[in-house]
Amino acid sequence: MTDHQDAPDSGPEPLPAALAVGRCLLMGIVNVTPDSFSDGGRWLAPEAAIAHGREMIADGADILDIGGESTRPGAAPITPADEAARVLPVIRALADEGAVVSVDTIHASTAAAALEAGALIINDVSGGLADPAMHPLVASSGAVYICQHWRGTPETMNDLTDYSAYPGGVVEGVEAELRQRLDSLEAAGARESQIVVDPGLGFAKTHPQSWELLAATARLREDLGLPVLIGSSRKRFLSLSLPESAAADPIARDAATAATTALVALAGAWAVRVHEVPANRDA
Ligand code: PMM
Repeated sequence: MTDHQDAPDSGPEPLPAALAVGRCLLMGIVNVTPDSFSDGGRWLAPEAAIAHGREMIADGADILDIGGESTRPGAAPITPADEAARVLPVIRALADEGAVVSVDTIHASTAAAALEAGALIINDVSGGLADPAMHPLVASSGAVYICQHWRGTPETMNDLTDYSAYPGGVVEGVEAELRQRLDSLEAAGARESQIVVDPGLGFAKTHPQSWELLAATARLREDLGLPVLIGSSRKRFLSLSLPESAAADPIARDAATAATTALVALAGAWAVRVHEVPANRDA
């Protein structure tokens, strides 16, 4: 992808016109997992996850992001078949009710099944590095693709925070490594208008590096010329600025999350990925 100068700011093309609302979109998180860092196990039963998704839509979520594999540091991987079994009933039910659904997966087979079940967006925290079949699927399906910066699995990512090879540090490193992923997407035949980028806060980033990237939201958008999604919700790096009680409790980071939502919305973020919709809607 060589020339992003003329890319529209409004967002990726193949989404329903109803999402062109002229403000930062809210993506509500539905983790159908037993072990996510902030809400693990709460929505594992499909009925509970579906009810949670409906509540988020009623609260003002524009998109529901449904995931079946935890990306918490140290989390154990699951098979794509188990992952698909967790998320497909939830995706089908919510998409049938008219929700714009995104599937949070690094596996092309799960993504393909999710699109078939009605999802419109693939949210891949690995940016295609985990599965070589992902970028060809993006190209052949025409789906919107959230390409997140990633350097390794939850088991290894906390040891992969050295960006000293880049004179401009973490921001330059993330941009350079995202550009490689964009080149891979272009080589696979994906269209630029399908793609959203995400710096991957907390993924192979120290806490200060996540803050630096958060502050660089506008720059990322301008340099890469693509819509940007930010996922700061309840992440541990927020606790740098919080009292000790909040450092240990993800839910106590909701006010800080809403503050970052206001900041990145002003910086032109296309969407924020959040656990708690009302406070972020108000922000
Ligand atoms: N963070 C998590 C999971 N999926 N997807 C995107 N695009 N960006 C993120 O920052 C992101 C993500 C980890 O948080 P969770 O375990 O609470 O879902």
